[in-house]
Amino acid sequence: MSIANDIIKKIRNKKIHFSLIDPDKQSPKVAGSLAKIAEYSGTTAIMIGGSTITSQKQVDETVISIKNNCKLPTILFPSGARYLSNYADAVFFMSLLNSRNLNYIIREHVKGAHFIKNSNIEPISMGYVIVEPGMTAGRIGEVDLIKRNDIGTAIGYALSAQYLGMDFFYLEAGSGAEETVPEKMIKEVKKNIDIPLIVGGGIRDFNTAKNIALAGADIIVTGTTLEEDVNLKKTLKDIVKTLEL
Ligand code: 1GP
Repeated sequence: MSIANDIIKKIRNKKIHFSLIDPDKQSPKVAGSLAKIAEYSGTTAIMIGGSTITSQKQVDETVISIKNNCKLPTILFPSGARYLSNYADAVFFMSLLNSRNLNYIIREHVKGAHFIKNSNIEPISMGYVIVEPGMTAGRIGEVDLIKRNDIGTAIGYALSAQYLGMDFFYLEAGSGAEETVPEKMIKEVKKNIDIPLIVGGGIRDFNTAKNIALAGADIIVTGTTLEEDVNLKKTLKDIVKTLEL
């Protein structure tokens, strides 16, 4: 079964958690240890990506280390065609729909498509939008951030992603955001679409994860927690457990 189908099957019965590892934030060795902890804690997949990566080697070495340390599917979360890795299982073939820069909407995809065609990486189509505050991803992605109270625009993007045939829709507040995507926005977006909803940015504890899931997110992504939480094992276990209830 494909990784995308497996994810879709899983979220029929429960909410799930993805762990995001940014190759630019730690050595490949540490990334491998974090993936091991994430697997032990019950996360479903490891996403690999970030806005400040500088080489494909960095991504390759991180993916290899993660694969050596855990059996979970590895899904690239790339900021550009140069940061794809043959060692990963899948890639979010994602369009940053509210960017002003065509590179992030389609041009990087044109460059990366050949690489994917000639690899065994499974492309998973995803519409990606960034909501205020947006953080580094919002700045580097040259994004017209969705305002926190502009639910209509968020729904418009989500429906557009679905109508364009994308398989997943990701509402992002930005890594390290002080505020997550507003629950009301998540709720209204979820009500209007039939494709799975991924939410990330600023989720650091199980209470927040629970509220985001209750609002309607099918998949919760946490990144900063993996890098900074001194009680990572417990925090991730609590998040995963709260999503299963
Ligand atoms: C970034 O949404 C993810 O794409 C993760 O955000 O680092 O705040 O968990 P955090």
